[in-house]
Amino acid sequence: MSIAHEYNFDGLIGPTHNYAGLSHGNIASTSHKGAVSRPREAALQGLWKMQCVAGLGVRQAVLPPQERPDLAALRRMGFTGSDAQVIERAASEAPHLLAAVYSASSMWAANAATVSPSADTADGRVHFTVANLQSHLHRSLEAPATETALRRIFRDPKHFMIHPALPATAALSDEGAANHMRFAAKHGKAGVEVFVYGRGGVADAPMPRKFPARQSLEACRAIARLHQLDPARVLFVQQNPRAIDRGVFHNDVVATNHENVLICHEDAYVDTAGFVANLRRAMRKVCDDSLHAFVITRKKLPLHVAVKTYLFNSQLVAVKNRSFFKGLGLVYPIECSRFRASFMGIMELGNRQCPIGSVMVTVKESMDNGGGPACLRLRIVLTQAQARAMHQGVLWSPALNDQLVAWVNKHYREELRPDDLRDPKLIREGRDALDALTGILGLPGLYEFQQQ
Ligand code: SUG
Repeated sequence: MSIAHEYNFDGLIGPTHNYAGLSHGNIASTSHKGAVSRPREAALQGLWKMQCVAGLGVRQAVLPPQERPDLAALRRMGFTGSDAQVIERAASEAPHLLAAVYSASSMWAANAATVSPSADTADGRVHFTVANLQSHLHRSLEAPATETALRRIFRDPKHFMIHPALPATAALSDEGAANHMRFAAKHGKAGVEVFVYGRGGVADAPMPRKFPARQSLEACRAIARLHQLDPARVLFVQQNPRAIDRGVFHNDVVATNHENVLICHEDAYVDTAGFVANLRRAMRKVCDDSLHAFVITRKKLPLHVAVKTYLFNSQLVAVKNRSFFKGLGLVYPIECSRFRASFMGIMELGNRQCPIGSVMVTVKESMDNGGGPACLRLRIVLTQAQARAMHQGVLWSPALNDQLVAWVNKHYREELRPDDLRDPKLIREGRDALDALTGILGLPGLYEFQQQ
């Protein structure tokens, strides 16, 4: 076994963060449609969260935001003329399309890709599959730029294998790591990978009626094959369709995990008790380890409160900063502390063998679009050699944090209203910001506009 560590790659919140109500099935997104957003505040909240997580001793890194508006997408949809004309035409003829190309949704890095560490893959490389996010137009635009960014950061083919997104079709609908959990005795040891799907199992499997099931079983199977996983160490489990209908659009809205620890809601899966038993068995058999499972009942925490407060979208991390706490830390959103049931849920987690402390963070701007602390980060387990081989400019440090805070303060607007999206000045502002960012992160020419 090689020593490996989990890196949390957070999506830097981009300058056009706004509330467009684009995600059917995501209650926070639809209920904040048209609200005034605060991009500067949003990005600073994201940076502050990274600082908190790094302060616990977790390895932290950043993923750059994508260029928005995606003018090329509007041109592909038939809008012509100068950049300003393209924006104006889309604003008058199809404001929903303008909103889609303006979304800063790449901040939710948990949806960027599914990642399998080298301890699980047959060829001993870290495998990534970029998510096609085909269930929503604004999110589907992310895939090509996500692939470009991952290829720039994880360049060395000796260590890393980046698979492009699966064909963007309903049969292969894939939302990345938000529907994937990896369990292992230690990060560097072989583990059990759990793929959570919303549809595509047996023909008579229950289906959600109100909201879409975003992840297909076929996509999960394809990723397990691409990543060369041992079928004996893979589990596929179906999300509870009733939970989807109550706004649980991804698994990470009702479950979180770390190494041999699972925290989930009783209503997370079609058969939660059966899943936990299977996982326990698999852990014992292939990892020679026991699972610590904390299943929170609906009586203690009704599902709608879990969705509203995002307790399960907390980041469960190993705390290395001994002056704080020894054990695991749950980095939870402030919204949990406002509802007694959620707060009690946090307080009652953990036990003597598996102590769990807690740290509160504020990511309200992202939360109001349905993205909690865990949505904002992609976990990537890397050995020391792999960590050395990746691009170093994206690694979090106090100095990088200071630079990014100054960058946000210089380039971001304080507020954005829906009507502001028709302002052509926003195109230039965004490009200036991203141009400066590539200097800070040492990723010159990352964006297409820099190549023109
Ligand atoms: O895909 N919201 C995102 C939130 C993603 C949260 N990610 C995880 N759970 N991992 C989504 O629904 C809203 C954008 C808007 O409405 O403007 C949005 O895309």
